Amino acid sequence: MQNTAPQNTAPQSTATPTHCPYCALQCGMNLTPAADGTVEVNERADFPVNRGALCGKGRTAPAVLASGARLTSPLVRSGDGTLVPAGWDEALDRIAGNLARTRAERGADALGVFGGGGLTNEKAYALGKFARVALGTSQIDYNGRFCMSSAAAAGTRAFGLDRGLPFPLEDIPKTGCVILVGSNPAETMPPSLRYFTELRENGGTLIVVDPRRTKTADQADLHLAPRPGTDLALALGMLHLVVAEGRVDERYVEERTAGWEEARAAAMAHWPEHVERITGVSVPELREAVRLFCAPEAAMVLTARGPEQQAKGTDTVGAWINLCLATGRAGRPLSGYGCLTGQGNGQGGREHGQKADQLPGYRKLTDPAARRHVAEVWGVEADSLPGPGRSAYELLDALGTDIGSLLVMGSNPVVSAPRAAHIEERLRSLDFLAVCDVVLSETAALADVVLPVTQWAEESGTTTSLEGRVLLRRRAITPPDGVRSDLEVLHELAARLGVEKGFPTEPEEVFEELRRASAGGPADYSGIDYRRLARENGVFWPCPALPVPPAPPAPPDEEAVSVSHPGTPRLFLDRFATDDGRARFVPVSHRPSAEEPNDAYPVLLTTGRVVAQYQSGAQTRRVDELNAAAPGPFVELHPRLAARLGVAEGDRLAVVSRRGRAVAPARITTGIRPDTVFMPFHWPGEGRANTLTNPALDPTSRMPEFKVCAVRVEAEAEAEVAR
Ligand SMILES: Nc1nc2c(c(=O)[nH]1)N[C@H]1C(S)=C(S)[C@@H](COP(=O)(O)OP(=O)(O)OC[C@H]3O[C@@H](n4cnc5c(=O)[nH]c(N)nc54)[C@H](O)[C@@H]3O)O[C@H]1N2
Ligand SMILES: Nc1nc2c(c(=O)[nH]1)N[C@H]1C(S)=C(S)[C@@H](COP(=O)(O)OP(=O)(O)OC[C@H]3O[C@@H](n4cnc5c(=O)[nH]c(N)nc54)[C@H](O)[C@@H]3O)O[C@H]1N2
Ligand code: SF4
Ligand SMILES: [Mo]
Repeated sequence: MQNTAPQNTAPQSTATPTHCPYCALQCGMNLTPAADGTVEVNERADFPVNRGALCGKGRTAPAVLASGARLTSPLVRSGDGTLVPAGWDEALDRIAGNLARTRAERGADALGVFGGGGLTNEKAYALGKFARVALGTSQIDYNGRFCMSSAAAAGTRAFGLDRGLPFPLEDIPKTGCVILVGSNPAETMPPSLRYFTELRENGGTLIVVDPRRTKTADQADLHLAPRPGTDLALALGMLHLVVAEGRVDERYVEERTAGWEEARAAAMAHWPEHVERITGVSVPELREAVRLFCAPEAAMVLTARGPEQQAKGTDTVGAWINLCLATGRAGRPLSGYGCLTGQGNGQGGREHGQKADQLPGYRKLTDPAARRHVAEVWGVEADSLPGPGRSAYELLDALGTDIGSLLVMGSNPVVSAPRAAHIEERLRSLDFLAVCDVVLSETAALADVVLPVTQWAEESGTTTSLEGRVLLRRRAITPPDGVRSDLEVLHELAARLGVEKGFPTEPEEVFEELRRASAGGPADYSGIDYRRLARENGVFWPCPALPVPPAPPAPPDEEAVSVSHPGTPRLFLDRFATDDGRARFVPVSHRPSAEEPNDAYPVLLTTGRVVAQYQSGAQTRRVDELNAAAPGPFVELHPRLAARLGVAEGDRLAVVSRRGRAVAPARITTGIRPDTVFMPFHWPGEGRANTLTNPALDPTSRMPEFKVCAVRVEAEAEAEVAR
């Protein structure tokens, strides 16, 4: 495996074992700097999760390190409105000065901070602390709110704890049946597909629930293709059949759960025939799904963004969890509900305090004991910590009104936020915008000051993978001149705001503090340290520090002290993380999407990903090989819809929602429902899918409805005339 340099040009001894910068699988890879300044990616067979396999994004990731698009100097907005290079002191002074001015004039809550689930644990931790301690604002949230927040909310509600997967991926091939709901790992985590292939080779079955026949659905024993936004009804219909067919695990329900009667009553109101009308999934298909799921001893339900990115995402995931609980398929070996988290540190990024309502260790900002513990670690008064702030979309929506100045670190909302034209306008209306990034993202291009930062291979840090496995992503190369790390940026800004201490720039030092801050919390990292991570292929949290044994005769081996807890690959086997140890059923009922089709907007739009681009594309759109594979946006539609519109493959289509209009070529396929079109969201400009999406929010998780809105689709010439 190689990237830009011929293989084996550099001696093997300089290879650094590390991890991919992109998704939550956090594939292991070896990086070797070559003599010509490029970096070679080689197989890292010792890391068990991907066993050497990488997708095209991981394989080509070094191209972003050396990209001509790489920022290597701070940029500041000049008098004529353009961004011009500036020195670090000038740029940092400008940011600190503007933040201080906004705070003095309008109060600390007029300062906003927007983080990212791609940031390492150390950065996410430092960013949350920076907001609360150096700025004193409650207004911090991050892009993970757009990602797995519904699953996190539902998992916490049912199990008392949210860890994406409560078991390692290696359990998947050994279970009897997996239902993958709105998840397309063939494109979004290709090396993980082999776990599902092995499941089937071992005689297990795979059910895929997706309005599109994806590459993942192609592998399934059963593919259910519901209308977007109806997974809640589908899960309830299955639960109805479970009850009607006498498949409830009564003993398990009695011993390990609470709330069954109410949940049962809600499910019984969802007759299969009724569910068929809502979802478009036939009663025989529903019965077959129930049979496959209930037949084996053990089974799993895994959700991803399909059912989660809905204005009823929390209840939707709750309905799938109810199905697991009623059939005794949670907290037992090889059984359970899991969420496939998305970003490189999507898991850790939601545990250490960049979320509006959180403190490190997955503690609640509203919990007095949590505030006291963290305040003590931070050396501040608990009363000085602000309360919870706004959720991601609400924060972005408040820019230019309640929020005067914003610092963005690790996100590109101009492309990725719902109702993006409005959010872009909000960003432009700010008094002051600062962005830290590795490239001039579409959001950075709007900033008053842009700071160029180091990226993955140039710095060390920990991430927590979708399995809850804490990993050490090691520095492998020297950063280019002119860039500084996010941690250095926070240190410098805090100092300029009068907070001289508490923002170390060494990742390991930050991690040592994070350990203490997380100690005793739900996501306890206190038994993990860098030395241990360097030795082991990751440690699963919770991993509390064990007490040091009483005075041994000789000084103890340094490494044996307080880091001996084995970690927790599998959760809930004895009890759930609720007060009484029981999982909670939550009674949920189907409700329509925030926007249902009507005469003016008769088609459903759903959005998602393609294998060769990552997220807002800020990084992957700089890689030639990936652009060749996925050059631009498109609108996927069924031949019947295409015929009705009179459009052919490649014709330019205008997709119009209540929020705006996007244009992209038609891609005609029988693998999508005729009532639905699909657009990937990786591109800015006229094909930006998020110009169209609906920011209707889930009441609990505050997740926007990325996966369903009503649109009209027109051949572009016709659309031009109509305007
Ligand atoms: N190549 C690539 N890989 C990635 C990423 C990337 O941008 N590119 N991003 C990473 C991140 S952050 C994330 S969150 C993950 C996301 O990983 P996935 O969740 O697998 O990705 P999506 O394509 O957003 O959505 C999955 C599927 O949901 C389906 N879907 C749409 N609407 C509905 C619905 O109403 N119900 C159901 N059941 N399904 C529906 C879509 O057709 C799609 O196939 O991927 C990670 N990996
Ligand atoms: N329509 C639609 N929209 C969606 C989704 C969808 O399915 N449909 N999915 C949503 C989901 S799940 C997600 S996770 C979001 C993601 O959307 P974004 O938050 O926009 O994600 P990225 O494109 O990864 O943005 C990360 C930015 O940070 C920069 N960056 C990378 N590493 C670092 C670092 O270490 N430090 C700093 N300072 N910057 C860094 C990158 O260059 C990039 O500009 O999109 C959401 N938007
Ligand atoms: S699957 Fe994810 S972690 Fe693995 S190489 Fe691809 S982008 Fe990187
Ligand atoms: Mo995500």
